[in-house]
Amino acid sequence: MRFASTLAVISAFATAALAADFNITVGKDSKNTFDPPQITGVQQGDTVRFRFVSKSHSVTQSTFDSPCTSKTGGVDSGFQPVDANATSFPEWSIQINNVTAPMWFYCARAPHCSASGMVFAINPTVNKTFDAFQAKATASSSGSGGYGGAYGGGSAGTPGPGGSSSTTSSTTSGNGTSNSSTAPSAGAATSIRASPLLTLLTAGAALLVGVSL
Ligand SMILES: *[C@@H]1O[C@H](CO)[C@@H](O)[C@H](O)[C@H]1NC(C)=O
Ligand SMILES: *[C@@H]1O[C@H](CO)[C@@H](O)[C@H](O)[C@H]1NC(C)=O
Ligand SMILES: *[C@@H]1O[C@H](CO)[C@@H](O)[C@H](O)[C@H]1NC(C)=O
Ligand SMILES: *[C@@H]1O[C@H](CO)[C@@H](O)[C@H](O)[C@H]1NC(C)=O
Ligand SMILES: [Cu+2]
Repeated sequence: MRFASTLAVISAFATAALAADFNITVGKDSKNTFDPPQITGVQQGDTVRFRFVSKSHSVTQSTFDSPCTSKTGGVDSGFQPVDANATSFPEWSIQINNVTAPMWFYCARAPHCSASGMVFAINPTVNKTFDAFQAKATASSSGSGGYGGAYGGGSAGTPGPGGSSSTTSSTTSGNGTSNSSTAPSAGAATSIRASPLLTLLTAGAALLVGVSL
């Protein structure tokens, strides 16, 4: 009895670690939006998962002052194309290693940032609000996104300060079976404190792959 309940507790912990703490839908209803556009109360080690459900968008880190330009050394999902009648959707997630500063993101598909204000914020502050960030985005003239060129979909994100990232593509077919592949990025800026969770996440992802194959 005691043994069983201990197992249950361990199992609950594992489930909590595997689940994304925050889920963001990118391109919901074929709109150029992040849903929700901002999240607060994100804590050290939390995972933010982005699910791309239409068109071809990206989650690209920027700065508060230049919303539509990629931040040097920032994290980036790359463009994640989705077919018109797709039944499976790419996912990309980051683990938050440093909550001292807010994190700012945009979609690098021009002109989504400048024309649609397609931006996203983690832990915006009283002085740097999401609304102010988005207003800067729509006020920016070019919205070219700061890329030298386009890149292929499905590429793994670039790790950077404040978070580590991984890309997962999952496919669900009509009979309910699924398969997924995970490509954790190398050299992620993972803090010592966050490491056990990342290890657990990676182990969990490997387990999922193993189970579904
Ligand atoms: C995020 O999505 C995953 C998979 O659909 C789910 O297991 C998890 O509970 C969700 N987390 C939240 C906070 O909604
Ligand atoms: C998607 O489905 C609609 C309605 O079934 C169809 O008209 C359209 O051609 C499909 N598009 C693609 C790209 O398969
Ligand atoms: C966390 O972010 C703050 C604010 O940007 C920075 O001063 C600090 O050096 C960062 N800490 C780590 C461990 O990266
Ligand atoms: C916000 O801005 C005000 C006025 O510039 C300043 O006094 C305050 O310290 C700032 N708050 C934070 C949390 O940075
Ligand atoms: Cu977009």
